[in-house]
Amino acid sequence: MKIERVELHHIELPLVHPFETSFGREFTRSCILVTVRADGLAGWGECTAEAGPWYSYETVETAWHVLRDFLIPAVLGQEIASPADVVARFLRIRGHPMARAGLENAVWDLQAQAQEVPLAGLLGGQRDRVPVGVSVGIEQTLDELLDRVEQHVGEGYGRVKLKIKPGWDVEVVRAVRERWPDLPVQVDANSAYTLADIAVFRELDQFELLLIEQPLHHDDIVDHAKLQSQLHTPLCLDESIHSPEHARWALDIRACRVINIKVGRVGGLTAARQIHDLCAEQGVPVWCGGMLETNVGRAANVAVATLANFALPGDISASSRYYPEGRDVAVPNFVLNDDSTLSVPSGAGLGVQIVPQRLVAARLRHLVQNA
Ligand code: NPQ
Ligand code: MG
Repeated sequence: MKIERVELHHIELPLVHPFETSFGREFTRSCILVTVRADGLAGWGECTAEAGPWYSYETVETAWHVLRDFLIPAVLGQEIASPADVVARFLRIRGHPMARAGLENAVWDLQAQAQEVPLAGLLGGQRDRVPVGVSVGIEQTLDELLDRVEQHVGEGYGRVKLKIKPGWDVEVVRAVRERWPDLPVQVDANSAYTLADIAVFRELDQFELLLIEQPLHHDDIVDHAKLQSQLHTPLCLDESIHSPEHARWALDIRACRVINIKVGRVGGLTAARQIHDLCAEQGVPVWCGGMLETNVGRAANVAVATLANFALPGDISASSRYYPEGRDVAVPNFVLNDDSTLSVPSGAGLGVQIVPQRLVAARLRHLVQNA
């Protein structure tokens, strides 16, 4: 495929409900959609970098710069046989995994369309449904939190993830566990604690949690290994794993027993599958994390979650979890099945279609680069 054109679309969408984590409260979501055109086809990818460097150092601005000045020039006008070609051309670029993933994933969509197969099939996935859960943010009061959990359990979500931070942790989990004694529950701290908070984690150890996600520093594996050795509950790493190398290092020192794979955070679908395979070899389960993606990134997440070792429900919730009806830039929406799964599209490529009017309505900036 000769890459004839690459486009960047900086978009912003309102959230249906503010989403608060230990690193802040968000009312909207910004990201960059990448379009790659070749042989009359258009492949789409989502760069999950946020408006600000709160979750990771990457932002919409750093990604726009790296895509425009380094990644697009590396593929524009070039003959690209497969996504592996793209990965090879990006080897010189250090870091910026979310920017790299946006372009690589668009080429995955392009190739799957060219071969007229669903992306899940091209990745080697078998499932036609993927198990999902929901991530519930921090609320003003415990009652509001319990109402949110009640609502999501009522919608059919079979696994709940609770965001925690110092002062909003043990009592929140105790209240949810008392109300739902058998509900699969996990917590995510987004790096809000240190080893000095060991007492909090010893308390959380009593609540039969599926896992505790990223309790310590966003770049750490060493302290996580120390903490894991003192807890029954599996630790799960998110922010700390930016590449297959990071995953291997973390497993080598037993820093975690589960890994949250976010396609953008690890640099694209190729790296996501490599981490999946590495963990499968070592009997370590993975699950698909979420970055509040639009239906473009959500479709890629659903596709990768069809791989066998995605053994735990993902944060790939229904489209309605995040965006108002009629605002997401691609259709159809992903709707929750009554067994807390999402159906895997059967169409070629991602299996969703961009709605040009909605894209233009959400778009703040548009870049077109022709070969
Ligand atoms: C996590 N995702 O697992 C991240 C946190 C996150 C679903 O919890 C805008 C607003 C973008 C909030 C990206 C979930 C965000 C965001 C990620 C939260 O750590
Ligand atoms: Mg997380």
